[in-house]
Amino acid sequence: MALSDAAKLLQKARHVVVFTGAGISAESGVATFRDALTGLWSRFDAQSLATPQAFAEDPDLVWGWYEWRRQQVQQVRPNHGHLAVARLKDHVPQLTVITQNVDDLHERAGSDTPTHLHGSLFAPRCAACSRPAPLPATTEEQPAGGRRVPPPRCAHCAGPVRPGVVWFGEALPEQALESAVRAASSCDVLLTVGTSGLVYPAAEIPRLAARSGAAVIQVNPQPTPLDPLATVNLPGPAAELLPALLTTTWPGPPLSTP
Ligand code: BV8
Ligand code: ZN
Repeated sequence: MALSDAAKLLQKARHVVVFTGAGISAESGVATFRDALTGLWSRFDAQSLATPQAFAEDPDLVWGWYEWRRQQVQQVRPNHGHLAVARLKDHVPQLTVITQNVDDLHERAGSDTPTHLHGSLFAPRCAACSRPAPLPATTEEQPAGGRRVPPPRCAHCAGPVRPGVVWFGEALPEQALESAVRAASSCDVLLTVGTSGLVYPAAEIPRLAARSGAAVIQVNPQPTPLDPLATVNLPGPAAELLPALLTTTWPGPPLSTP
């Protein structure tokens, strides 16, 4: 029932926004923020490590953590959830993909220009002069449990290079946030996938869409604070439900394997 209700909404949509969180990459093998950290970082929680303070106190620990996450993302592949999102562009007049994820799985699945509200693992910059820095060549495999890695030095000012992500307490990239707010307030359907909706201001995006009259479709195996504003709730895994939603809305050949 819910799938066909969601399909009806998508069929008549002019502008669809897809808003994703860590859950859409879970079935590719990328840990979500809810999952406990492992190895060297197991005694920390992600929210305390993903801060400018943690980087100032122990840059090798934090840089090591991001290098470990970058290597993990490079070793996994987009799943059917990412593919279905990319395929949506063939069916709807206007599609905007907005993600909180710092991985590049949307791009690798074929989504041209997803808006990264919280930055990317692939855009390091100098922590002092903010100039972009090259991605370090992955010389040696990180041990499974990870290790401390001293951050590279900036070629211009010799400052420490930091990951190009938004840490807690830091402002979101202005353009990304502005374009996300614009899309959310003008879309007629917003699909929120794999997010707990707890981190702000990103979590405001689905709420803004609902306040602007858009229908909200939620895909998540667990209940979230977004449940009350969901027009249709699809309780289940993204890599299963998104392809099913696509073929229910636009019957056709199944998605090819990622
Ligand atoms: C700021 C990059 C100020 C780094 C990240 C208002 C109220 C309360 C608090 C605040 C507020 N405003 C600001 C705050 C503080 C803070 C905040 O929101 N704290 C929260 C925790 C209470 N916000 C900030 O600090 C922001 N900055 O406010 O700056 C400022 C302003 C101007 C000038 C100067 C300063 C910055 C926040 C961004 C932090 N960076 N990421 C990195 O990745 O290392 S946030 C990071 O965590 C992710 O990007 C994401 O946003 C969040 C994790 O959430 P989700 O993606 O939803 O993932 P989660 O693991 O939580 O849940 C996974 C979900 O998937 C679950 O629901 C699960 O059921 C589901 N799932 C699992 N498997 C599947 C699935 N779904 C589908 N299929 C499956 N198979
Ligand atoms: Zn510099």
